Amino acid sequence: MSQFRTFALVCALLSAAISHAQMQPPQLFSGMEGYTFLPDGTAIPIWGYGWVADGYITLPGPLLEYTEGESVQLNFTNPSPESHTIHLHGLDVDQANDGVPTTSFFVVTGGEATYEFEANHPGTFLYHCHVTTTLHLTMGMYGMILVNRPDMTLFEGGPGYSENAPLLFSDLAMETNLSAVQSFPFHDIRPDVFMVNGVSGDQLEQAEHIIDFEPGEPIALRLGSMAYSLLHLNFPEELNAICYMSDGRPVPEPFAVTDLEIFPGERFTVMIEPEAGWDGHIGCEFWNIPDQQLEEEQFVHVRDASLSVPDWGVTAAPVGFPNPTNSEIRWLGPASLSVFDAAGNSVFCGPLNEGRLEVSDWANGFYTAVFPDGTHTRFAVIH
Ligand SMILES: [Cu+2]
Repeated sequence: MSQFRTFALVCALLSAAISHAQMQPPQLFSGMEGYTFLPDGTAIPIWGYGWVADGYITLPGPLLEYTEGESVQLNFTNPSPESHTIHLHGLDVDQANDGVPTTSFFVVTGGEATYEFEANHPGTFLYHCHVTTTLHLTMGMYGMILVNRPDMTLFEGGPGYSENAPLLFSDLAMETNLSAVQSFPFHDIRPDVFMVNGVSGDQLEQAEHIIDFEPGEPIALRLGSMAYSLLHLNFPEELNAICYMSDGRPVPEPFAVTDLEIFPGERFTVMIEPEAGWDGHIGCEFWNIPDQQLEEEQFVHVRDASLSVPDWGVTAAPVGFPNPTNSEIRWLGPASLSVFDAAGNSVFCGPLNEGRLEVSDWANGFYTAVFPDGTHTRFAVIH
């Protein structure tokens, strides 16, 4: 299932023990020392949000899900060297809680805040930092918010769905991320990396980014754009795509959709109910707005679940350290393992040398370590 699981890494926070359990109440933090990896292994610096309990930031930030009618308290702490905020994009919040620094407040280095609002409207929303916005956005400080109804209908009197599939479109300009020193006007940002849920190209073919459907069970595509580009989506007819919501509200008349434009900051909710046995892609074209030029197309894989290959599906694995690493990674416990690269190719299989695996000549990127008991974990190599 496509989800926000692209790991970006905060160096030094990860050692022998990582708890993926979330503390109560969960708290977001902002970090400025993360990385994301391009399909070719290139490491790109990012800033972003993550759960305090996880200890690392992700691109995009964590998916925030609330229930209609909930009184939300979004706790935020900022240990990073610059001020940040959380702007609740599209939600009807009061001025004090909307995260625009000039009309509410900054969260300075070492500061904490709680954003409060009533989740009165079900729908698809976004959040992002509103400090020096063009720079902090292209660095990765954004995520998606869903307000769900407990009965799994899109809105009161609306259609039911079996699951959400969030698709957050974004882009970044490599030059800016590699040297994040100044902000540019919106129209001067020239993105050259184009992402769906923080990944691109072959990375979208990893199992976690594929939308597996059960015939007869509609899926709610939660579409939101944090890109500087104009998105032009192409839905094959076999998906039976119908647009029900725009910008967090029902559209007056739902309409069948085969192509859809999404401007920066816009959100749509599109229901798909693909034909049994279908296996194909949603085309996601990224157009440069000032030049009106097609930059790149990404493809989101949608497939009948019966065609999917079994997932390893187990996560209680030993944690390796250091992670990320540039020389060796060490596990306490397992005597042997198999390692696969991000494309699923086997790159190692055999015994560990006193718990150690030498990776100094491995390419940059994420790797999956699978242990004899079937558990698996991920680690990153970065030089
Ligand atoms: Cu920021």
